[in-house]
Amino acid sequence: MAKLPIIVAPDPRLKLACKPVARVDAAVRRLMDDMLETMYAAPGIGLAAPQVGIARRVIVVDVARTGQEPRPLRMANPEIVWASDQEASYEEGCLSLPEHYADVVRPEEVRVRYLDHENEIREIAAKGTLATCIQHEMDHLEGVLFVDHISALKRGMILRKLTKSKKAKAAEASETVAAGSAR
Ligand code: GNR
Ligand code: NI
Repeated sequence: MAKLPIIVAPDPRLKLACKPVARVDAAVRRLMDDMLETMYAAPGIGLAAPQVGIARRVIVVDVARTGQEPRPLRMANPEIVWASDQEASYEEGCLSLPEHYADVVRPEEVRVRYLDHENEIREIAAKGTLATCIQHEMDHLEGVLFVDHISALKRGMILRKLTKSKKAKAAEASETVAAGSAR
């Protein structure tokens, strides 16, 4: 397995609609396992392939609490086949929007059909954190981030802060390079 770098917004790779996988073969399985390793290391409760620069419809999720047995879910081509009319609001975070959180309203329960790591069609019913997380990951496959569900004012504040910290990091890196070549 390998830990992959996670892309931070704003970045055009987080805005793409991802393509389905033809089938879950060894390469897709490998991607799922690398994504799980990356997610656990972050740490996070979900990860979508576009967050590691792969524009494919693959997500991984594990909402088990720390100390509980891990319960990894590997999903390719996930589809929501039913969503409750009842909605619920959860405070969401995203590894691609580090250190920013906001309340997002979504259907409280969903049924999801997907291909598992053995290319078998499966269906699960999800509610609570699991339902929130799966919907959050599926949004990534359409190039949608949780900030796209909140007010333009809050979204703008978060994205401006991320742009600023990216610029500060880039300046720091170029100063390090300059100091190196002055030596
Ligand atoms: O780790 C994560 N936590 C989280 C919390 C509330 C709602 C959604 C999430 S998913 C997030 C990891 C991530 O960015 N997945 O795309
Ligand atoms: Ni996310």
